[in-house]
Amino acid sequence: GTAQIGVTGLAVMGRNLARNFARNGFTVAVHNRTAAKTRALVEEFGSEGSFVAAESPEDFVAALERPRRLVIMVKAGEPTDAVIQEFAPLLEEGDVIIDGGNAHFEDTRRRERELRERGIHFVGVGISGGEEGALHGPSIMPGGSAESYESLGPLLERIAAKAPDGSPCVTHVGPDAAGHFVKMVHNGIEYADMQLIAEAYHLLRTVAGYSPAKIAETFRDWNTGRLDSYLIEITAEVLAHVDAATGKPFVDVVQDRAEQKGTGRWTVQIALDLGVPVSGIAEAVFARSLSGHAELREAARSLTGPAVSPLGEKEAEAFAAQVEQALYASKIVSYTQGFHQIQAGSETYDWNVDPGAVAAIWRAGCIIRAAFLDRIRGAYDAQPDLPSLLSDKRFGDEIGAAQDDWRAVIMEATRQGVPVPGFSAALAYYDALRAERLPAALTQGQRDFFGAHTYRRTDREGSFHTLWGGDRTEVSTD
Ligand code: NBP
Repeated sequence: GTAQIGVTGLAVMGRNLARNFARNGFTVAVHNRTAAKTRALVEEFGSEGSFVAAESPEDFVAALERPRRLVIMVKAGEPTDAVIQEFAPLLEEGDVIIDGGNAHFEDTRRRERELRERGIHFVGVGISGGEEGALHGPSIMPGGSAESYESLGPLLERIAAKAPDGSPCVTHVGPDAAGHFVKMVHNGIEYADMQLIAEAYHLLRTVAGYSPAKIAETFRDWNTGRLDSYLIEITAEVLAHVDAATGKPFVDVVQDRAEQKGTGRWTVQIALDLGVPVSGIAEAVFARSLSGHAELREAARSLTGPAVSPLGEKEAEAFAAQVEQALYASKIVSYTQGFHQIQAGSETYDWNVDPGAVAAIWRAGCIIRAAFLDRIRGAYDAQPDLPSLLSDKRFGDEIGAAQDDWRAVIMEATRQGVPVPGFSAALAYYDALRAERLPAALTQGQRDFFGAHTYRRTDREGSFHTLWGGDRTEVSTD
């Protein structure tokens, strides 16, 4: 075979990824279960580069140079397993199967283990950036063996997005499922970012009394500063859009029930298993879920609360500036929580993930791309064993400077009855982490009272139990 890479699964993602490889000078073997899609791709885009159309799995495998590099871009879950079962018997030792779908990282761990026993490298790759990213340059998060990255890395570096400093947004994240895990957390952070932006919008709309067009302007302005990011940019676009049918702001004609495909939920489920407090991401998932409960919301509509009274023009302007502070501070907390989860996953599964390298490959191509990520990279580069992003001096100083406004925004929202679960959860995390004493001591007392779960003392080593049902003497339980 002469093709340096093959792509099987030619729906939007696979097709665009194949074209991206071809446009970068690689010979690409293409295959799809339904062969009509393969022919359509070559007919439509064949002039963009060098494609080898394969109708059967055997032809596809034969078209690839050795060691073979074969990208699977099919629906995650059972279809991915079916395709692996179909191709694995046709491969030889040293060949590389790349799964570019949105696999759950536990599936990737299992597949990697099974294929490793057969001498085949299995590389789970997180790919972010949607259709456009796949074609023009995604952010790429490959796991798998270091050896497989030697063969794969140079190709991925060519097709990946380029950060502002020119470096490709791809790195070997770590072995087995490290790439899919990091992609999962990326999506969790994306949920949190979107929720925080939504809360900022909601406050500007209600408390500041701004129109969607005016809020679009505000976001455009914020996008020139430290919040500079893809999500802020598209938020301004969405808010400025006017519905053609009604002439109303687009945002006012869309049903206010958010949907989700599940990667945010995975992040929270895994965080619970790992014992990582990702409260901002969890609130974002819950906020989408709550918005979808139409019947609960309808039944609650008669409950009382303050009527929102918009601020005057001058106050509104000052309030908008405070909301920017609250949004930025909460965003720092979301990323702090997300990177904590990456570090926890890395320790649990022994992946040795470099958080600075992860921040670096999120700088372009993916949905959460932002100027901010370059600063996270800088923080981890300066101190790779940073216990938390909040312990970075610059982020700590910034959040310290933002906190008065952050608190004021949450107080105003609470006073006026506007829900801000993301902002509040972020502030609670910040205040809890920096507290000298937490009420967890009381929790331990209660646990010892009803379940003899024991507790530790501040002044002596060992674990203890108080005889709550008896004379309340303390006994050592070591
Ligand atoms: P889909 O997720 O819609 O999958 C369609 C593809 O899967 C078609 O090529 C289809 O072949 C193939 N397929 C199925 Br379904 N079952 C199969 C089976 N049993 N055997 C062989 N092929 C099978 O495509 P997509 O939207 O391009 O996404 C591909 C992957 O990329 C997914 O895992 C997705 O989660 C992930 N992803 C998507 C995005 C995005 O923005 N869409 C972004 C990042 C990652 P057929 O043509 O014969 O039916």
